[in-house]
This record gives sequence, structure tokens and C-alpha cells, in this order.
Amino acid sequence: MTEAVRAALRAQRIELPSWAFGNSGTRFKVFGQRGVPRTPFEKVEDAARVHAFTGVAPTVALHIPWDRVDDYSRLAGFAKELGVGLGTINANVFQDDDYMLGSVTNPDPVVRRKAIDHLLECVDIAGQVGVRDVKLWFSDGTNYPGQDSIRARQDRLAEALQETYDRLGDDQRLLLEYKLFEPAFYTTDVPDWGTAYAHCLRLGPKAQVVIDTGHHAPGTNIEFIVAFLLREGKLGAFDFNSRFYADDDLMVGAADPFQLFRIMHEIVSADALKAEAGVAFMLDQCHNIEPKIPAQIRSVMNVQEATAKALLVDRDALTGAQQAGDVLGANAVLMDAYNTDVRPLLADVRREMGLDPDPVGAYQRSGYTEKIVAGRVGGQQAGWGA
Ligand code: LRH
Ligand code: MN
Ligand code: MN
Repeated sequence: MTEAVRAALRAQRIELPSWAFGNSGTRFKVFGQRGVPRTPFEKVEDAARVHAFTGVAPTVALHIPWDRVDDYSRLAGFAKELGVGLGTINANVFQDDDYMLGSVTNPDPVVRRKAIDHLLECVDIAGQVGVRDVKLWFSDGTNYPGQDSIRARQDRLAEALQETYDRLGDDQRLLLEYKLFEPAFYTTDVPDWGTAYAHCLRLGPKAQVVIDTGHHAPGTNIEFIVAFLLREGKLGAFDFNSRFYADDDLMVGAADPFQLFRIMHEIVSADALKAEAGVAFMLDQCHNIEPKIPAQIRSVMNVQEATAKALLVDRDALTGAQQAGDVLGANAVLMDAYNTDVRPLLADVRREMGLDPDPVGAYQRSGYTEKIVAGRVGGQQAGWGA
């Protein structure tokens, strides 16, 4: 049992977002931190440090055009030299003035064409560097009743998704992310998992749903969505972060570690932790007031702790109690695992992997922060709020 748990923890993979390393903030203020990356290459350098100290974060997701470069193969080669690789390509069709009334659902066909062309470009970039996943999130929606036809916007969305889907290579996937609201405040064109699921189902097997943990109404039972989508083979990825109010993008596991555990319990129950299951575990966060590299390390560790606890659930005892209708017993099995202190186990796993058992401390002792603060002047903004 313990060796199986350790092996699963060693094999776990968590993808980092390039945008977590840039300056970020709210619509009130973006705080500049010293030493932040000025280029996508420097973001990859920072991501490589997170992997160096955790051993489980070997890929970095890009956001286009935030991470636009002339030569993506060169960026991929650079990442490889640092011991990491490029990950999911995130398409950004939400920051141009043209998109004020929407991107792929905009009433203007010229704007829709521009947005779809960008999605196709993202598929092509992913293809060039051998990346499997292209992630689509649309800020599209309306602010006022009557502003546009809800139904026509679904038709436009379906058309855009189909064209993008048709461009995918055999081994590529389209990942569709939903979000309840923001920036649109009346309707959002992909507001929930049901909408995302229905579009993905129509598109076919290469289209799957992304669950961003911060994109639901308060009180939503996210682990139910996880269980349902896994059962249907339609859970493609997570964007992990945590929230107290809305899409706060705080460190995963910071606001509600118990929820993260419940999510990972569904993953482990469905045997979906292993890479072959096809669920990508990504962070989607911004670090407005805390230092970014250690915050990413901390976030990776939080996911590992929730995973370790989920792996420790005594599944035979749980099934036994469930089948016997033993409500309290079943709940106790789950709580026993959740209340286990898994930090010594994870420290051991890190030693087995040749890592320092204390990744944040090891990073802080490494002198990397001092090096980037001295060497990088005029860091980049991550993009809006992220
Ligand atoms: C939207 C979102 C989406 C974007 C990211 C920057 O709120 O979660 O995943 O790509 O933020
Ligand atoms: Mn997201
Ligand atoms: Mn978000």
C-alpha cells in the first residue's frame, strides 16, 4: 500500500502557468515585484526552478499572445535545456478592443473571423512544438437583457468550436473551460460544465471539459462535477486555484483544502491520477502580493498533500461501509485519511527523488531570488487579473 502511494506521488504531474510568474493584480492595482520575468523565456526559467525543487512540475503552459515569440521551437528547446517542456497552449481572445461584444460569439462576422483565426493559430503553435492540449476560455457574454440573442450566440460558438476542432491533429485535444460570470455580468456563453459538456459531446472525442475550481457559484459541489465528467470520459483538465468569493485565483488549497481533498478523492477513486487517464492538472493562479516562485512551489505542495490524503483513503473499508449503509463509518474512513499529516510522507518521497524535503526552504536558500532581482529590470505584467 505505502509503496503504491509513494509511486503514485512520484509519478504525479502538475503543470505551471507562465502567467503566474508575471506581475498581476486586480482592476484596482497591479503591484510590481522585483525580478519578475521580462520575456516568455524568463517565465520558463522561473517555472524550471519550481520543477527543480518539487520534481513534479515539468511543463509550463503558455498563453498566446501574452507569450508570443517569433520561434516557438526555440522556446521549446530552451525549456528542454532547463529540464522542462512547454505545456498547454491557452488561447486569448479576450483582451483586444475588437472583443468588447464578444469574440467567437460577436454579432460582427469580421470579429468572429479574427477570433477563430487566433484559435487556429493556437492549434498550429501546439502542433509545431508537439503539445497535445489547446485550452479555450471565452469571456463572451452580454451585460443586459436583450443585448443579443442568447441562442444565436450558441450557434456562433458551436461553429467556431467546430472549425477549431477540425484543425486538431490526431493526438491533439480541444479543452473547453467554463466560467459562471465575469467579465460578462448578465449572460456568459459558456457559463457552466453542462454547456461545456454539451458542446464537447457534439464535437467528438478530442473535445473535453476544463474545470477551473474558481469558476462556480459559491457552494457548488465541484467534486460531483468531477465524478460525473470522469464517468463520461469528458474531464480533460483542471485549472487549480482557490477562492473565497469569486474567481480569486489564490493559491490552490489555501481557501479550502478539504474541497481539494474531495476533488482528489474522486480522481483517485476513478483511477484518473495516472497520465494515461488523460486528465491534466494545471495551476491557474496569480500572486498579487506574495512572491511568485515560492507561491507556485507552495501550490504544487498543496496539490501533493491533497493527493497523498486521497491516496491514503482505505478504499476497501470505504466500500464496505458504503455497501452496509454505514453512513457514519463511511464518513469516518474519509475523514481519517483527510486528517492524516502527510507532510512526513511527502518529505520522504522527495528524499527518494533526490530532492530537498523542504522545497520552499531549499528555493529560498538557493539564491535565485537575489539573482533575478539583480539581473532583471522592468518585469512584465502577466496580463489582466489572470
Ligand atoms: C479566466 C481564466 C482562463 C484564462 C485565465 C487567464 O478567468 O481562468 O483560464 O485563460 O483565467
Ligand atoms: Mn482558468
Ligand atoms: Mn479564471
